[in-house]
Amino acid sequence: MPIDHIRRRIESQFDALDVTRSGYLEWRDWKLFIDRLNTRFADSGTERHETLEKRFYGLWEWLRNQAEIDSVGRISRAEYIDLFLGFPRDVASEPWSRVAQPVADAIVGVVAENGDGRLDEQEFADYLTVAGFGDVDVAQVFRDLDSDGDGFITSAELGALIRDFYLDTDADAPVAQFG
Ligand SMILES: [Ca+2]
Ligand SMILES: [Ca+2]
Repeated sequence: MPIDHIRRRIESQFDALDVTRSGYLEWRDWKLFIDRLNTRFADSGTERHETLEKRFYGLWEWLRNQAEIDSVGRISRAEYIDLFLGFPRDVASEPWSRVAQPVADAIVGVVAENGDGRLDEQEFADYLTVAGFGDVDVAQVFRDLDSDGDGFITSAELGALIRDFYLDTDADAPVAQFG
């Protein structure tokens, strides 16, 4: 079943985010993710730090509103998987306008060293490690993404990768490595 590739990626993503290994995504997990990003990319007191917190707090609010959050404010593994498996194929529709490109913009805005709006291979590798995808063959994914071969990937290219992450059923696609 082609959908299995997508499911595995979403499962991997959940497991990377569920730092406390509770089987639920809670604020505490998300805060630890933000802390990891801050530690690697944004010293406290800097504008980048502020931007990072604002954007990733916003993402948590979005997740809370989308997924069926129980009374103690946590998302189960099944709820998380159902949420993303249920995304429409039409990438022009909600909720895509809230997820793929805004997330890519947030990542690039925080990770790109000099705020030039694009990532080199090292920055891309650093982000994947922090996000729990350290096992991916970064060089290969980066080559596939960097279609014009200038050594950088743009926010738009990263947005496309994020959409493919949830939609691409091709076992040979670059994003197939994430499962
Ligand atoms: Ca947890
Ligand atoms: Ca490029």
